[in-house]
Amino acid sequence: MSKTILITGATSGFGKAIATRFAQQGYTICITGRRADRLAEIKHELENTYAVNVITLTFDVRDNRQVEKAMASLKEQVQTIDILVNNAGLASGLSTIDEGNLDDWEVMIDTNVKGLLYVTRQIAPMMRSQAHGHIINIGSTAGKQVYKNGNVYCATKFAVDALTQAMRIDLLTYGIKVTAINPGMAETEFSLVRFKGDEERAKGMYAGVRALQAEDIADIAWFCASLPPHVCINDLTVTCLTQASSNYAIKEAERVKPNHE
Ligand code: NDP
Ligand code: 8X3
Repeated sequence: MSKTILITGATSGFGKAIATRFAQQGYTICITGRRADRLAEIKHELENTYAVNVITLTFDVRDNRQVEKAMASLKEQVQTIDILVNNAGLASGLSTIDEGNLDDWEVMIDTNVKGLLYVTRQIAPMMRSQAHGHIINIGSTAGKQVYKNGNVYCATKFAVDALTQAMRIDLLTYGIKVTAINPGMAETEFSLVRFKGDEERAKGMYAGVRALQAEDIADIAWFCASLPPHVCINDLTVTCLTQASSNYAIKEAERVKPNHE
């Protein structure tokens, strides 16, 4: 019987790349997001390329009723869930605390913190009864160190860090692994969403930078998931070569190149 992975926010970016990576490994894939058309396209692509079973669930992680309904439907379709990747998330806006937009704050807190909790609340009992499972939370360098104008987004990722540590303690007895992957700047739809569709501004974030790609994070997720049963990566922070922390990065042109490049 193939193993099953549930990935929230798999219509683009990290989530889609993780779905592809695990499909290559023969997993049954459950992908979620709000954009049903994209989920259908990805299902078609993965099933045809890798001959795996892909389940799609369209829901908004901010709405616990939708989460409960979707997870009930999933439990009817699969016997076990081996891996949950809590990935759905976003930044909305970038401004100082005194000028912050309350709607942006609500959407980030509701998605990145409450959404992650709602999904985990449904899946953790299943993993507990299996006495087996792996929860991978996608945090951020923003959850390790705050940066200017990042205030509420950073706070939500600090919350993800705290919840990851807490889950590991609470679920330890049941043999459930809990891992945080904390990426730095990565080229996905993240900035397009943060800047509300402003393509120029979003592109500008990655100008002159060889940023992380979604596939890099997918490889790391696969690495974390493919270690022996007694090994659990607790926390992993990853940046591109030219980023040292939330607050310090250089452009590719500023990097001193080795002689062979
Ligand atoms: P993308 O915007 O490419 O992907 C975000 C995914 O989250 C989409 O599939 C989107 O699906 C889903 N999503 C957002 N809101 C909701 C919602 N309310 N309900 C359900 N699904 C939702 O960005 P990334 O791949 O970069 O982001 C993935 C995660 O990685 C996020 O948690 C982000 O904070 C984190 N991260 C990103 C970094 C980066 O620089 N890119 C760095 C560090 C962490 P849909 O719109 O279809 O609902
Ligand atoms: C996303 C990375 O630095 O844009 O979590 O906040 S950053």
